[in-house]
Amino acid sequence: MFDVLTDRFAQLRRKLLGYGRLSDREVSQALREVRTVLLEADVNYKVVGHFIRSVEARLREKDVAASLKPGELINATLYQELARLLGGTTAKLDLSANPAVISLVGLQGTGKTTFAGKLAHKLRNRKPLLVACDPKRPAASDQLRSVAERAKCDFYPVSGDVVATCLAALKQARDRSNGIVVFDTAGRLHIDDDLMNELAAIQAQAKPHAGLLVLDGMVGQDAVSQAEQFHTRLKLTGCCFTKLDGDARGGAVMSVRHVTGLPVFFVGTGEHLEDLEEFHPDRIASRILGMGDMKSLADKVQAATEGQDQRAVAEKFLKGKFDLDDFLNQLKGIKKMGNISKLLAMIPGAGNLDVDEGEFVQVEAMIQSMTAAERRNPDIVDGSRRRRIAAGSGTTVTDVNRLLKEFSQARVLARQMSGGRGPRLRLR
Ligand SMILES: Nc1nc2c(ncn2[C@@H]2O[C@H](COP(=O)(O)OP(=O)(O)OP(=O)(O)O)[C@@H](O)[C@H]2O)c(=O)[nH]1
Ligand SMILES: [Mg+2]
Repeated sequence: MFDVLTDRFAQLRRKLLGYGRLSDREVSQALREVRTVLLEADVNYKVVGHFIRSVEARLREKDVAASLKPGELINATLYQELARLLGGTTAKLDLSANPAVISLVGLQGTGKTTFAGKLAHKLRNRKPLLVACDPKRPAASDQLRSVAERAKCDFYPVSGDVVATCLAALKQARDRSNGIVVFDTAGRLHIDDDLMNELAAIQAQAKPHAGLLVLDGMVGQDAVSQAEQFHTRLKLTGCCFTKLDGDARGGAVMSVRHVTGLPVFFVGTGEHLEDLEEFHPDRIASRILGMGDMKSLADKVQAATEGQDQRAVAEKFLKGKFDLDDFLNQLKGIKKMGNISKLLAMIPGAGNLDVDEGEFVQVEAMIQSMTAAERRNPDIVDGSRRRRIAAGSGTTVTDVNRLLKEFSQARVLARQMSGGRGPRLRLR
């Protein structure tokens, strides 16, 4: 997410931190660079102007030229103003009603149906119901049905009139105690009266508590003008961006709040159910400026290791009692957190590391081809067992050898670290 922006800002940040003193001329030069970076990221030019002016005003209050750490001062100001531009505080969707009804609207292909599934997955403990609201395209209803199956939630098909479908779905939701209802409305290539009337009718009669506009993060400034048009015709609660995992430059995400006043609630970063993040302006600002986002990473680790006592695992590891079953559980935990490269991007400075996710799958297959006894005690895995494991997991004996070797080295290292045997490692 925001790769280009993050790279450029990280460079600028480092450069600024290197200065002992900064003259007015150097400050103006830095702000010119910020302006270029933002414009290149496709941020609306009016928004860029506003942003630069507000940063300048802040800096004037703080007297950069007299500061002993001018670089830090500018970076901190950029961070504060960027977070403010993105909305300041985190917008929370009000889901207190029961059922809480959310209507998803947006042009064709922006990712409404996919988003409906992600939302259902996120709110799974409220027994969500996904309602198909596109009567013109039968495939749309089928697509939502399979999304609902994947998200393991309830589904309501469209039949004839959309408003009647929504009302019938709401009745069923009340009868079956669904805590969340999501309307997956029809998309169109362009905004047209027909679509707007249909959406307005749903809004007037089924009275959803929230109207969320789903915007495609890849389309740039067009997304902002879509938001303006949808917002004038329907009273929206906020918006969500999808497809920010691609090479989306992110300018629209940074402009939409300032231009329309609509808060951003979520961003989608992939096609899987887990690829959804809440939009925290401060964390996103930190990420854009190349300062990482350790808070979101901590949230993900917490969510993925729910019910697993990480301290117990660490202790076992340090005692050298860690076996291949523990190893497999940890791998699964990491995989549950989603795409590894995306996780690394949240760690300051680690965004550019390459990770081969295929290797994870291979390692998992090898461990799964082992017997329980072999996992507990890998030392018994001899040549013929290795051949069997390789055949069972679709890998080669060399792959199995490498896994076992690395695992045994890790165990030795763990024992050394805890002082059990061998030279003690000094950890600082
Ligand atoms: N990479 C990526 N792809 C996404 C994301 N969200 C949706 N997609 C893909 O975008 C395409 C369109 O998504 P849909 O959910 O069908 O879009 P829609 O708005 O429901 O489309 P209509 O119902 O035709 O208006 C699909 O191929 C999705 O897999 C995302 O966050 N990242
Ligand atoms: Mg759809």
